[in-house]
Amino acid sequence: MTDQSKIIERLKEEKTFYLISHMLPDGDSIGSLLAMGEGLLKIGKNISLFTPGHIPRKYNFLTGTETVSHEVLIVDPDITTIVLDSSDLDRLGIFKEAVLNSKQIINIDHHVTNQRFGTLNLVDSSAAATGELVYSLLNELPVIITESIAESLYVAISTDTGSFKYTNTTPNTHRVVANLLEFGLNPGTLSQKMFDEKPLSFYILLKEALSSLEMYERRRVAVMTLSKDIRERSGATTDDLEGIVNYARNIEGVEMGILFYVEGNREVKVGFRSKRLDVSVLAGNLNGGGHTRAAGCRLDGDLETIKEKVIGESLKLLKELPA
Ligand SMILES: [Mn+2]
Repeated sequence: MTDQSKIIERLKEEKTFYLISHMLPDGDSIGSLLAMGEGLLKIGKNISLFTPGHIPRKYNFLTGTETVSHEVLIVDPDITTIVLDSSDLDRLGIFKEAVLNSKQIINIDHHVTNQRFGTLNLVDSSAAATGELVYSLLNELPVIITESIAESLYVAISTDTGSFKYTNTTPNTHRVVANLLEFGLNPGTLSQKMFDEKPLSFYILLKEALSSLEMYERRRVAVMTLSKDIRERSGATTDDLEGIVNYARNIEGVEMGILFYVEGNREVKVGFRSKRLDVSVLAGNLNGGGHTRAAGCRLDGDLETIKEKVIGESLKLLKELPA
């Protein structure tokens, strides 16, 4: 019996579930959480939804966001916990301990770096988004998919594929999305909300990031740096950071874009985006993780030392490509 069939059995048998997705919620983690939650609710299950940290404003229109709790409540270890879109338990932040105590953990994820921490694991790195895996599970349950479930899954899949542009987009991604569109979704309106509209604070950060641009190794590596000061002055949130590093990667001739972002006292966040290189390995070597073309890490120390080290490692990785 595959883990997928065991998961279906458990979802049918149990009455109550906790569902949780990772910190710094993104479209896939929220969409998968809400779709799975609503699906289980529709077949009479009791569910509680959690995310560590607030849900970015732009996802508030999705059905059920107001029911997601960000606090660790009294947790019953006998209740099966479903973890979505999280490569490891550290990404669950303040919920890590509670999840560790859970006797049954169902791990549903598509990160290559997933640590298979579940009692049951549905980990498939060929899926473009966790939303694709949730869709396949819901289809094996007696769940009737509603427009709001379809909308949450559409948001999950369209955001993790960068609007069906990233290399993780497969024929199956399009098949799943074609089925979701049958529920009357409006892809134009959704993509306006997901991709086009951004708060002014984003543009203030972008302006600063672009003016910090440095090029390395015959303009094949583009580096941007943001200070803590600009974040505070612009009123930007971590949501606004999403996507800024893409501007570095997208420069013609650049193989890798790197964003250094000073988070706190001696804490620096680094985002990597690439066209052909596997940056998940690079981030992994620096105690981070992520996807082949989009990864990141957090490092402690002063900015200049960290930059020197990270850029050095990046240039080593670049040697894998023909010059
Ligand atoms: Mn994902």
